Amino acid sequence: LEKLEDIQGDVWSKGFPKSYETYYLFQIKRPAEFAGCLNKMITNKPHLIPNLNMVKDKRDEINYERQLAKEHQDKPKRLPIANALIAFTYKGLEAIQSGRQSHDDLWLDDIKATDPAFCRGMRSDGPALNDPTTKLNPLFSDPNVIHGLLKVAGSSKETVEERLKEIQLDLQRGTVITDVPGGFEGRLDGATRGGKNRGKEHFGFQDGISQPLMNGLDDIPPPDPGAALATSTMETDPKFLITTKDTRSQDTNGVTRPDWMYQGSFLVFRKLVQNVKAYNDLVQNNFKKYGCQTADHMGAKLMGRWPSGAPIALPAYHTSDAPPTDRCKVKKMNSFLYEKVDDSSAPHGCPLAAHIRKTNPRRADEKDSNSGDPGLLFTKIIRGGIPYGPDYTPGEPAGTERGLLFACYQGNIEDGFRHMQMIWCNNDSFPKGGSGFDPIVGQAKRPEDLKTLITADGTEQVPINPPLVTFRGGEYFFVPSIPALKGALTV
Ligand code: N7H
Repeated sequence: LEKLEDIQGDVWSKGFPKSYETYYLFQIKRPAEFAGCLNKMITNKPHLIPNLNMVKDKRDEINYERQLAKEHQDKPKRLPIANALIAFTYKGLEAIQSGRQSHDDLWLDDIKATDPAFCRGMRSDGPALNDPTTKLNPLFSDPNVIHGLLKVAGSSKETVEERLKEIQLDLQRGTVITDVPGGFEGRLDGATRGGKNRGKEHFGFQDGISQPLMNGLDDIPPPDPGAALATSTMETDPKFLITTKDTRSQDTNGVTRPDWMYQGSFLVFRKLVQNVKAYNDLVQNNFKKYGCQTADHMGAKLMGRWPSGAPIALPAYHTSDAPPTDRCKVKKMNSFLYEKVDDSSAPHGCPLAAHIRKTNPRRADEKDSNSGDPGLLFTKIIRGGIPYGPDYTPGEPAGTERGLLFACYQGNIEDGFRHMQMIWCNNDSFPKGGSGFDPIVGQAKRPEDLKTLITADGTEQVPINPPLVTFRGGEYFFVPSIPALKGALTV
């Protein structure tokens, strides 16, 4: 990566602990004035939309506080922190262009050639993704009106509100920008779960364990000595995550984006409802039938990790005898390849269609683009989502809803999210015929086809009916570099 200070910090969202987050969707009403407001804000108040270096410094500060507290056997001081990111839809870029004096400057035609899904928008991309079209969140009912997104995360609801308000004020909410109609102030709010559920998503699994590591930015840990056959596979070339000059594109085999798009990233946002009752019923009523020892064991087969986060692929965690609960130990156990661990002797190993295996097949040959699915080489995303809604309680009022505000960053949507969702999760023949769909996020054209295989003999598939996760609307955004926000887009 060339200059960390050029990249919006939230792209490295894993470096930034958050308890609360809001996604505020807006429309640009007065494009010429918007450019002026945004330019002024980014130039005069760089801390409002921090760059990656600033986020990294903040992370070091937090770690230092934690270390100090540990040495003094104290509770760590909770630093009030907030982080914000601004991103645009293709319609938003068109609106910005309409306010500029020279209409040729942004070269939107170049983007059209290389990033077709971004230009189409997620709603038009729905049929390719098998997205349902009913019960969409009203914010996404008319995709033409969404121009931009402010994603604000922080240590508390208060710090997030404060940061959002300040940015809204600088961008003149109400006149220069307006809320996207259809929901409470144009926004969706999420929060990490409390108490013993902290860090866990609504099905009860530890989340945020596996992320690509970028050289020069992340500490690349040595392979965990506890896992004898482990090999680190998470080290990722930043070009798959950030739009560097050599970010490839599947469609054109070479990207011709305008210069202002470099050092940016594409943000895929999806509101995903989780049906916790359906998940509990599925594992509790069926674990024996599919040869599992406990309901948690069946859950681990569907997910690829135990609720604690321990990967079921590693022989020590194949069965429910010893799933570890020590989170630190689990975190270190992220370096393994499915080929190197002995899971050929399933029924104990990790099913080919388990969620974390579908979405990251961890193959030794992933450096060789000629073998297997080419996506093994380039299909990488940084995940930065957050749960929303209350914890599930049996007998709760009908219509109570919870799920994940899913967000991920990548250098190319076709290569990243789209390849993962369409070619892997929604495909019962990946990695080989009969593997089944991803049981957590797979989407079939016909709901009755959504099935997955968790037993080794390959005979009986598990029907995932009703689906465990349902799409309720989303959008594709582009996250420009800081120089683009101060220059090409606003001057
Ligand atoms: Fe997934 N879950 O909580 O059930 N995911 N995910 N995801 N996901 C992962 O490794 C979950 C979704 C990926 O490198 C874990 O951090 C839920 C979509 C990838 O080994 C858990 C939803 C897509 C990984 C979940 C959801 C992905 C991953 C294990 C929706 C992309 C890393 C914890 C409501 C299309 C895999 C961890 C690796 C891990 C859950 C959505 C992708 C527990 C509930 C839509 C790449």
